[in-house]
Amino acid sequence: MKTIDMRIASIIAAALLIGAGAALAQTGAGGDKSAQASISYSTLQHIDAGDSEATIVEKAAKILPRPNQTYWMRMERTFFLHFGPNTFRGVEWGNGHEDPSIFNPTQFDADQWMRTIKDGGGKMIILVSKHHDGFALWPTRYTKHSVAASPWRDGRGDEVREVAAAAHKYGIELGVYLSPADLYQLRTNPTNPAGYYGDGSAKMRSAIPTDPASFKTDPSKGRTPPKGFKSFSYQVDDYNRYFLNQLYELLTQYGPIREVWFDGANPDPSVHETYDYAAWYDMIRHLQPQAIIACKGPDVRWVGNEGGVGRTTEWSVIPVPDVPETYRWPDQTQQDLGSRSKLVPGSYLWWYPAETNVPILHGWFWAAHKPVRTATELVDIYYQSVGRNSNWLLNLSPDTRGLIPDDQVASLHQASQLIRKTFANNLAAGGQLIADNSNAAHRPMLALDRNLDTWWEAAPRHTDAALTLKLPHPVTFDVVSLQEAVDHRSQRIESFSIDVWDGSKWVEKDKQTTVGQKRLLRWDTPVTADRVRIRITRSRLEPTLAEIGLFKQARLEQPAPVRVVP
Ligand code: FUL
Repeated sequence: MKTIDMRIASIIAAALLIGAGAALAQTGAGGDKSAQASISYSTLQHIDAGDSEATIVEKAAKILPRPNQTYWMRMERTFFLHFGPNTFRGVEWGNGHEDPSIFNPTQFDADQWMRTIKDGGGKMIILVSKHHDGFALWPTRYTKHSVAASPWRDGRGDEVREVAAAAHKYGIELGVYLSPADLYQLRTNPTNPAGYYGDGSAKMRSAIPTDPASFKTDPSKGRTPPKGFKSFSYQVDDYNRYFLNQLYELLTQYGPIREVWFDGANPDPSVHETYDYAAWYDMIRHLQPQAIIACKGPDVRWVGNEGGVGRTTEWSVIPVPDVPETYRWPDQTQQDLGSRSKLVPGSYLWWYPAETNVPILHGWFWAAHKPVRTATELVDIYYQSVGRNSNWLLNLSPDTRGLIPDDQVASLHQASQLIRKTFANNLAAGGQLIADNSNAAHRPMLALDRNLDTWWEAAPRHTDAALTLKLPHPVTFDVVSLQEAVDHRSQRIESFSIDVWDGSKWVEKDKQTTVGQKRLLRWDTPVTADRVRIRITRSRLEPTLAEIGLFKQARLEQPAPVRVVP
């Protein structure tokens, strides 16, 4: 316990140090008065009992993302891929009793998967390497229940390796999903009575990676780590040791890993196992420091539903009840997570952005009867996720051949074409942007330079502003895009309106709350105007805009595929 406390203390110290560095960098680079206020930019803050509302709000408005989060947020569109024994049984959840012989794709082609993702605008694949059934899709040293026991590639296959190679070839980042729930290891599984999950074993000092031969008898005995990686030592029970060893293999054998996704589902709540998150996170931080730890993790939170719907008020600075690296809080599914009323004493403030995960089928694993979402539905999800300050994580489901079926490929292709065409031409480019107040170092035109690292900022101590875009000629648009300079100034805007000039007066067209990394407003009826006004009506500190855009939605050239619901 002591070691864990010390580890947490050092994480906080490191986070505060990063924060202090950021504060110095901001003051030095910008030289503006707003950065010299009493509270420094930081990646972690605590709300103290005596803090005034102004102090709390300033603390929240100076929380910055960590570098791994900045990189992740700018990806916007990422993909999940669920494929395994469930695909061959036509089920969503297995039971851990599956015979490995059922896993036998006949035309497995990781290149086809990556081509599809690339065409879909995806920047990362998060591969399900072990789902709740416990079957490992790479030849792990720590169980026989893996691809090595299947007929696929005569037992010499390694799905993670083939996907990693294809991802590298197509310039796509790699992430891994490793299910904490493991029904094959469940101690009540008749096909594996010696299973580790919930076996009540004592915590033992364990070298990670553990020597597989002495896994149970003397776990302090390690195996030689691969070149460039070190060993770890944790006091853990059998299942956590097993999990850490599988995680170690995934993090050391397949090149850079950008996201590690921990699921919260527990298919058999009657058996109890305590996950040693502190040890898992510690090992990830050391082996792949650039990786995001998502869902049951401190870097990225689950948006709260699997339907592809983000919140219209979505804060990335969220109060959490404990230091982030402990992960001791339930899924955050409430409608309001981060507005002023939620920033209460005793909580920690932390950059904790949302990820919207949704399957392209109505289910995560392929089955012939599951309908595919249409291109129109996928485009709607894009606006409801990326357009609502969240990343979009879209799942694809290869079939029993090991190929993503044509209907999924076609729907995704159409949707990504629509998105690509819509956003190819920013109708605000070429316009003049003026503001009723600005920080001298952050003029309005910096919101039109296609650079997220330069931004317009309101004059010191101003928390509202009106920015007017004057265009050389009228443009017709139905999408407005706004982005705050979150990586430099946190998320601040609390409410804003969009007005258009009708030739004689301003007409309010939309009124919303948060912006964050990206906010897209989409209107049913296009508007034609040569002047557009962004009115920021409330902000936690001086508001910023890193980029703005006006766009006209592209239309489907062919009718969307007909949905066949049996
Ligand atoms: C859920 C799981 O139970 C589903 O099978 C799927 O993996 C999804 C992404 O997360 O919790």
